Amino acid sequence: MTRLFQLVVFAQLLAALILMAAQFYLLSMQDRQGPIPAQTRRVRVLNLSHGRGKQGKKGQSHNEVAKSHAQTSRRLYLTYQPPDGGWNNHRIALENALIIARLLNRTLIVHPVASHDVAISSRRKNLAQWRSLEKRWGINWVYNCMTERDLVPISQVLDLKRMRSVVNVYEVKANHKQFSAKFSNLKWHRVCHSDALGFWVDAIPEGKENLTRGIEFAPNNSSRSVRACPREMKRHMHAHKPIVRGILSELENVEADIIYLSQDTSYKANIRFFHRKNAILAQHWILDSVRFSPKIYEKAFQILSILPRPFNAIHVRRTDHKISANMAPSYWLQNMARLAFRNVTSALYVATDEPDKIWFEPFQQAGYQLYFSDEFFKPTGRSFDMDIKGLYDQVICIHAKLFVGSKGSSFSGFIYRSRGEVMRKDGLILSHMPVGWLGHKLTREN
Ligand SMILES: Nc1nc2c(ncn2[C@@H]2O[C@H](COP(=O)(O)OP(=O)(O)O)[C@@H](O)[C@H]2O)c(=O)[nH]1
Ligand SMILES: [Mg+2]
Repeated sequence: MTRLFQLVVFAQLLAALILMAAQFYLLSMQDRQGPIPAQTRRVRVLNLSHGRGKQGKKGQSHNEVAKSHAQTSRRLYLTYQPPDGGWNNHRIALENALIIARLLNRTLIVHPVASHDVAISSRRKNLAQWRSLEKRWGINWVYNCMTERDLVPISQVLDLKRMRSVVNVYEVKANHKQFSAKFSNLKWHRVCHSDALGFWVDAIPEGKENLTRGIEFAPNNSSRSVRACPREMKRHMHAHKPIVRGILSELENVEADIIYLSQDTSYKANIRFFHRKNAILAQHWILDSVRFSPKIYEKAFQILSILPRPFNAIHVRRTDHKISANMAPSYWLQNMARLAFRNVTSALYVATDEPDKIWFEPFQQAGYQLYFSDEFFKPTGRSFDMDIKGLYDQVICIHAKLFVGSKGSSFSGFIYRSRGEVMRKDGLILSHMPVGWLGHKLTREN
């Protein structure tokens, strides 16, 4: 018995050591520098003001922050750390990176989407180890340690052809470790900025720096944001907040091959444009280029063709969600009643991550006829079945007559945004949109 106990302890210690070694290996890979492979070298002129393809005309209104880059013989990249979380957290990181890549005229490297179930369960299983890594190195280790088995190429989720009309895109289909190895001989420039300290602006014109004194800023003091970017947090511990970092002033002249937005830098970038018209333009870059792939639409439309018309929909976010997991069915029922769901139809499509369908009995008792994606989806047994089903759920909710989502869920947020049910002011979208206008943050008008 004692021997067995010793063996178990030894096995656990060994597993912990292997995990630590893997993390250090990944870190060293990320920082390694060296010659650029010949096939990635090419001549290109970088000019922000002339946009790409169909976007050229819209791009021209960005002249005030646009500057021509010098001719370079290398392809320049920008990429982001996908956050530990679901696909919509990843999407937000991608959307911010897309804006920054477009501003800097760099090729955006996009990454596979991770299985939410695996990300959550592996974090829960080894919480103590992840926490100790995070204390020293910052956050988002779970994504970086995932294997390809639990990842889906992002081209299966998003229409990269559309995205390429706004920015050059390079798709990574491998896991993070292989990506780091493949690009290890390029020169990396790592950037870390936490929303506990501040946010990003495109550029503040000369002579206007004083305007930023009147910024309304509520630091994100969540444990996640406070754990991010430990070095930056230490450096600015006593500094006046917000720390406003300029995309163009800080990154435009960076010569490294890859700008890497590490940890939650991209996910929580909260980019603000100095000029309102540039903010409008940037919001269009996102709206025009972040769309589901044709394959996702095809399958979702098959489901839509079977559903009764009209139908209403709800998104009930449960499992790991801090806000919505604590809401009772009455929360959704009251919101549905407020919008007079029953006046349209009793057919109700339910998008949810809740595995226990008994939880939805109060909806049936209230007279709703429920439809779930499980009825239309053949499971493949892969870890990301839930995530793929979630994409169909989103398309279906987007096409419902009326919709009620979950508070604080970016999954619901994407549905609201795609339905056009957002708050608007001064020609800009204020909710479910990571990019905005600095003027909306100023106490005095710009
Ligand atoms: N199939 C399905 N999955 C969901 C649903 N809601 C949440 N999920 C899963 O949980 C993840 C939630 O993470 P995310 O998309 O980042 O949204 P958020 O955490 O609610 O902001 C999704 O990516 C899905 O894997 C749903 O309605 N249907
Ligand atoms: Mg999430």
